[in-house]
Amino acid sequence: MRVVVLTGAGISAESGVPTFRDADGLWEGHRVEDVATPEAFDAQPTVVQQFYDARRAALTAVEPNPAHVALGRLEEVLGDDFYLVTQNIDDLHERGGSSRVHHMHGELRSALCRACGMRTEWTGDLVDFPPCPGCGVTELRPDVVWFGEIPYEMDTILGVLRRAELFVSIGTSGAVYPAAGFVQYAARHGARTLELNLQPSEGTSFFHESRQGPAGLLVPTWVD
Ligand code: BV8
Repeated sequence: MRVVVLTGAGISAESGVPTFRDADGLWEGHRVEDVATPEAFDAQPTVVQQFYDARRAALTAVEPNPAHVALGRLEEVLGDDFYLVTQNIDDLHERGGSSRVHHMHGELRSALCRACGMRTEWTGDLVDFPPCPGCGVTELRPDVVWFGEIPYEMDTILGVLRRAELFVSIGTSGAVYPAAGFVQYAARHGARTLELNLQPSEGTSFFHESRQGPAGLLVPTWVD
């Protein structure tokens, strides 16, 4: 059975990582326009950098939860028939045992050189933009896909969705595209679709089945 899983901030919520749109959401603390757009980074790089530095620093205080661990087990069982794509930029899937994680919106733990495009590990709180190890230019930015930028690996993701037999969406509000459109795309190509979320998402009507509850409970039950 070819299974594609899409995750969002809700899968990390029980680990203590704030989601974007729930009551204490990240966006609450910052207007989206203030931090998650290339224009914001051009206008106020230090504010944007501090927003990501704070989230990166917070990673050391959180642990993967049973939902991350269950998906790590599922990858072990299904091997190449399993494809995990996440909108999250945290590293909890990897720390929960997943070895092939496709971060369509980038990762907190890496930086991108705006001059040469080289990706490098982000070491420590670097508000002062160290020079790129590749070209020496001081043009590093968070390796994160902002609004208006094209998500990573889109061609691969669409190809995998066309071949999926089961598409499962876990812990996402279905508020942001193109990720929010994956369910309809997968269903159009014959996949069965399942939503596991604390509450019905904006796209819940597009799923064949939708189960409500915390991911830490729903995902291990579904996997096992
Ligand atoms: C693009 C990285 C072109 C940064 C993020 C009008 C219509 C349609 C689209 C658009 C439009 N106007 C503009 C657009 C495009 C725009 C968009 O969709 N805007 C929205 C606001 C309408 N999209 C883009 O710009 C994207 N790029 O379109 O390029 C293109 C595309 C394809 C091919 C060619 C060209 C780029 C968007 C990426 C933005 N970057 N993140 C960072 O992290 O700081 S977005 C960010 O929010 C996330 O990555 C995620 O994608 C998105 C949604 O967040 P969620 O993960 O769903 O989290 P949220 O808080 O919203 O929801 C949490 C859910 O979990 C809730 O449902 C809750 O109930 C549930 N939950 C909570 N606790 C639990 C739980 N579930 C289970 N268990 C729990 N314990």
